[in-house]
Amino acid sequence: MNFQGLGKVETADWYIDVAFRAATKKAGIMRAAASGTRLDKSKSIELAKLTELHAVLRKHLMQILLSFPSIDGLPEFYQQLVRTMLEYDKLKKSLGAVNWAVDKIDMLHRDYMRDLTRTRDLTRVNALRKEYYGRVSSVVKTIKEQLAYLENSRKVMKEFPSIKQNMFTVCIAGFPNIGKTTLLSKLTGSKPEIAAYAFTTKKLNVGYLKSDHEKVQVIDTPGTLNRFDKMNAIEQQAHLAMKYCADLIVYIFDLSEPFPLMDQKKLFSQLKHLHKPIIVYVSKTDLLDKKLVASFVTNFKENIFTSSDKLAAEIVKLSRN
Ligand SMILES: Nc1nc2c(ncn2[C@@H]2O[C@H](COP(=O)(O)OP(=O)(O)OP(=O)(O)O)[C@@H](O)[C@H]2O)c(=O)[nH]1
Ligand SMILES: [Mg+2]
Repeated sequence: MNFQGLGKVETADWYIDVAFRAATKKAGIMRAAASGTRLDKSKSIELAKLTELHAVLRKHLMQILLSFPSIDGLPEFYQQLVRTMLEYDKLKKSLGAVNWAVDKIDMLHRDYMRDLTRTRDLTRVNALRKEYYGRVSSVVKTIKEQLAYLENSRKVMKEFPSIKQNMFTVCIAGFPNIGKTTLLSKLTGSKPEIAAYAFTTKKLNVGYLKSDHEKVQVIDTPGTLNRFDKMNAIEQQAHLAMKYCADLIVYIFDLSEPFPLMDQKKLFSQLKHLHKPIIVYVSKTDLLDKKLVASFVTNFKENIFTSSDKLAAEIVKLSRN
């Protein structure tokens, strides 16, 4: 799934301006070519303007509808992400409003084309054109706020991670600053930002661990604290990835304890409630006393890895099962 290609949503005034300018340009071309009585000329120019205005507006509004994915058709992870990062109902209603505007300008176009074609009165031609312009502008202005909300949503959705749905997926989880992104780099060779302070990672980083035949998707999540009841938006993203995308969670313990081991263990137990297979990796073992690591490995009765190479081999093995 990839949201980078979402096209910019312009303002209501922008759409009106572009469509009206196109209509004026069309009138210039028609004026040079028109023939017949004054009434015939005037009618053919106005009919062409109406048609151009409608076509340009329709094209741009349809572009919005075609560019945005159908929210209900998205994979569960993205639906939940939309619910977390945006107002789901408002987004759906905004798209509905654009749809309404397209229907409305189609209807106006039909009605005014018919009236213009029928009239035999020159002053009525101008009156109809003015009326049509006014009504079309008013339709577009009616959805002004919805267009603004769609543009705001697009900017948020553009930052959504591209996560493949049908690939064995590992989520790296744990407290902030314990080496999650460093592990992603070691496993997949991808190079997101790594820094010596907490909360460096502010979105999901995705990399791919390649073995002989297959690829495993690895998602590095932003650091989470053990406070599921009051997660911020970033923590919620990490949680959604674990809940909806992970086939396996790699939980990292940092025994140098930038956060107390007790809290790290608490978060580990909370993640078990997701009912996903979890394996443990101990980071920064190069900095740690070997006895401390050995004692942790012995006492903590889980599947533990202290080497990223061995962890990679285990992940590949599990992905094949
Ligand atoms: N010596 C050593 N340093 C490490 C190791 N893993 C991570 N670090 C360092 O620990 C710091 C944090 O590493 P990150 O990989 O950014 O940690 P993170 O868990 O992704 O942090 P957030 O994204 O902020 O949650 C950086 O300074 C890394 O260089 C390791 O195995 N050995
Ligand atoms: Mg990180």
